[in-house]
Amino acid sequence: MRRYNFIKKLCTFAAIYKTLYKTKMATNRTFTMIKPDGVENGHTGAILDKINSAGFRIVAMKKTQMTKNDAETFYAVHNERPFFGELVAFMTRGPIVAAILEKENAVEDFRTLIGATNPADAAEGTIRKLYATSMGENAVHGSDSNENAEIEGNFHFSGREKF
Ligand code: RTP
Ligand code: MG
Repeated sequence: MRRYNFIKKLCTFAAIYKTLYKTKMATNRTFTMIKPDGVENGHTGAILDKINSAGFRIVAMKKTQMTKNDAETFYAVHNERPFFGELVAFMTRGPIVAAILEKENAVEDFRTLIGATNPADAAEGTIRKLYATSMGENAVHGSDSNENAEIEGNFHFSGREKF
């Protein structure tokens, strides 16, 4: 009986540890894509260098091309917006580089690193200020919440592609 209680306690402890560990990991990750314009214009290396220099660790990364269905699903939150068709056409017109990044306060710090959606409003030195050409063609994507970071990372990567 004592042995059974000990195993039960051990299982409870393991479950709590697993939950805490997962929560910690989720809050430290974000998801990004170097968008088709960034890749086409030859900025992949420079953008990855900015990401590395800012202290992000690459958990997963690949060059791929989104299908129409991928882009419509990924940006579904914008499907009522007037720019949706243009956004889907843009995001599918060429390859992207998708990556999961890890760092303390990853989501917020990455949004700071990329700058405002419209490069005209982006702060000096940000990725969008340096490499975006317009509001629509703005070089990079960055998740806007921990929850979306996890959904978006899982959209592009399986468990065995994350390290
Ligand atoms: P993202 O999701 O790609 O990181 O961009 P974001 O949060 O800064 O901006 P969001 O409002 O989520 O918009 C998603 C993407 O849609 C395109 N867009 N075009 N022409 C326009 O008025 C317009 N507005 C947004 C951009 O590619 C934007 O990044
Ligand atoms: Mg967004």
